[in-house]
Amino acid sequence: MTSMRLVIRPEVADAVAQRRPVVALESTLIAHGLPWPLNLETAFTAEAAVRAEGAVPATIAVLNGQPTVGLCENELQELARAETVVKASRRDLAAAIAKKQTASTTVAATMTLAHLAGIRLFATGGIGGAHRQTHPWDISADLIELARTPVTVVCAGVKSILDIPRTLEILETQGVPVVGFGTDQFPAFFVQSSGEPITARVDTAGEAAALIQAHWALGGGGIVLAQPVEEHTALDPNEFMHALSEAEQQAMGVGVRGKELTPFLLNRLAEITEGQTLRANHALVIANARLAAQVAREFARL
Ligand code: PSU
Ligand code: MN
Repeated sequence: MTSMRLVIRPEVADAVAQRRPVVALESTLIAHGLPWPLNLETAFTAEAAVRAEGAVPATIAVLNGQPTVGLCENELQELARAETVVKASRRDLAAAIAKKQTASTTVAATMTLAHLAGIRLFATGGIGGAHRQTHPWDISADLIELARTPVTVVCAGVKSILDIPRTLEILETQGVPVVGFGTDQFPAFFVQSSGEPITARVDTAGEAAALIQAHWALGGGGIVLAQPVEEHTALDPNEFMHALSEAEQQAMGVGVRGKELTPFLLNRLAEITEGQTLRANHALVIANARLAAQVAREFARL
């Protein structure tokens, strides 16, 4: 029989035990979301941003079948360079463990493992959601995980490649607070605003921590804490929509679907926009890591 052993690296385990701030980081954006070597640079810079705020970073992945919380530099490097890493969402974790695979974890899978490790704050780029009309049945497991797992996901909204109003309806149905940090409008990843309202606004890390604590005191699950990508790297909404239609056409043309769809679209957009989406993606991941650490610090004080 295979028994699961969750490997929590000592620095992370100590911080969790002593209730010091810890921020989980995901590995799918490293293995599938960004190209080499920007992916490794992003992973390192995100960890450094968490440390600069006085929190401990814990990047999560499955390494040879072992769910691991707190990858070391060599492990990050291997993951970033590897060409055949499985992308594991919640449903894929068991198979990756049983088959002793190395797998990157999506937002859903990272939330699952962070929660098991006692980590409450998690930073990523953008969560998954409901895809647009071209792929109407493709709804990310990230939304379902948010419904049930009490971890706060700091992000730049849902990826602008998605159907955002539909995604927000699903989050509402599932009782997930969608909190705007310094904004009244839900951010849209590469684009600063989706034009859709958020459910509550906070303007400081302390206010965010208080809201999070109240949600969990009520027995709530996940929370989305969203801040817009910084203005000077954001994409113009119209230019972005043009690029997206082109990328979608290509996806339809080659028939990509399932878990390959998000990485395919991100990849195509990077080419179509000549790297503009990559610069935005990098900047927003770092900013989110920093904010998650600030909120983790405030949360640890409560
Ligand atoms: N944030 C990024 N880049 C990414 C992702 C997040 O900046 O590639 C990943 C996350 O792991 C998220 C996944 O869970 O994209 C969504 O994939 P899907 O749409 O197949 O659920
Ligand atoms: Mn999907």
